[in-house]
Amino acid sequence: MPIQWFPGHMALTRTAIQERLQDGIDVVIEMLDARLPGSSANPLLAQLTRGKAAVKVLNKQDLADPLRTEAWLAHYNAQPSTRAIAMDTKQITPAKALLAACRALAPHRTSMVKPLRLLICGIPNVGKSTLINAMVGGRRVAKTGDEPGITKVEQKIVLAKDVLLYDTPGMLWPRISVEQAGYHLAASGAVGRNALDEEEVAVELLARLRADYPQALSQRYAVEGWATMSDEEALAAIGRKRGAMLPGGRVNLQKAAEVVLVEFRQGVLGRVTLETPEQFAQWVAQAAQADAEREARKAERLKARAKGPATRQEREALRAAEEDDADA
Ligand SMILES: Nc1nc2c(ncn2[C@@H]2O[C@H](COP(=O)(O)OP(=O)(O)OP(=O)(O)O)[C@@H](O)[C@H]2O)c(=O)[nH]1
Ligand SMILES: [Mg+2]
Repeated sequence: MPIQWFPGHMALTRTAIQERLQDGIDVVIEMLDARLPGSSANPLLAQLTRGKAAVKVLNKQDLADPLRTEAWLAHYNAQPSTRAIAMDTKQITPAKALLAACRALAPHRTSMVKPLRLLICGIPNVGKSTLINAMVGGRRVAKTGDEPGITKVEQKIVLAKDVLLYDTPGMLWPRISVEQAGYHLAASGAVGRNALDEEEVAVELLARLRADYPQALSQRYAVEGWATMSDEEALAAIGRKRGAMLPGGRVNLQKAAEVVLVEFRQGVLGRVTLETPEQFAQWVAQAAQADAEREARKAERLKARAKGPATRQEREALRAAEEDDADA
């Protein structure tokens, strides 16, 4: 099941960001999650922010694999007119350094009459409001919390007499075409609980961690026979180990999934990053190909319908193909 979460307030945020950018913003700060820097980058934002000075912040670097963070910084910094930095927004000094970097990008905006205008955007729960609080030296000017959707409407904050900052609600995009990106976003805590199947997300997360960080997992869960299990069996084994049982001796897989997700989100499994720039590029290419194939099938169907299906079998085959594509 692909993951989608685009509630009404996100559609409103998209419009608000668009309008704000037209009104005049000097620097756009896009916050990414350093554990999923490809999956957390909004593919629609590039169009919205075209021509603006932009800084990508790879946040929560304290939870991410330092070697992979370096690779992602190099990847983004090699793109035209993009600057990327890694941060841990619980620390105040780097946040102040970021503010200085933004000032340098718009050197003409230095007065109360012409203040520097910054817009912070990014996926839900990535740390936008926490960054703002760090930028003002640790005061709580913006509300934060460990769940997606804390900030519900755009908030204007006067950072200093010559700096205005706009905090925006976390935003995803209407169709997440890279399936892995959906799972990574869900694992990171960017997707509302009601919009995901935690068991499925935990199984996908285990698959990735078993491929890239097997030692971290076996150290944490010490499951016997780990290497030969399927990902579903591995989740059940973790549940059994943690005493997540149902009456009758069955494993409570929902509980097991919550354990894995919470421990990943809190960094208990160690510093891990779910994707490299190369892996992500490959997934994007695969998703684009799947989209192109679906479009081609749709065109074929339209042609067949225009001709009019001759037999009952043809009509049924056409309907089945339509249903398959609708599910995809
Ligand atoms: N480990 C770690 N946690 C962080 C960091 N930055 C923020 N957090 C935590 O992430 C959670 C979300 O932070 P917020 O600042 O509310 O996130 P937001 O992007 O404003 O979220 P929405 O308003 O829901 O879109 C909070 O529990 C923060 O304490 C970081 O750099 N490292
Ligand atoms: Mg917020």
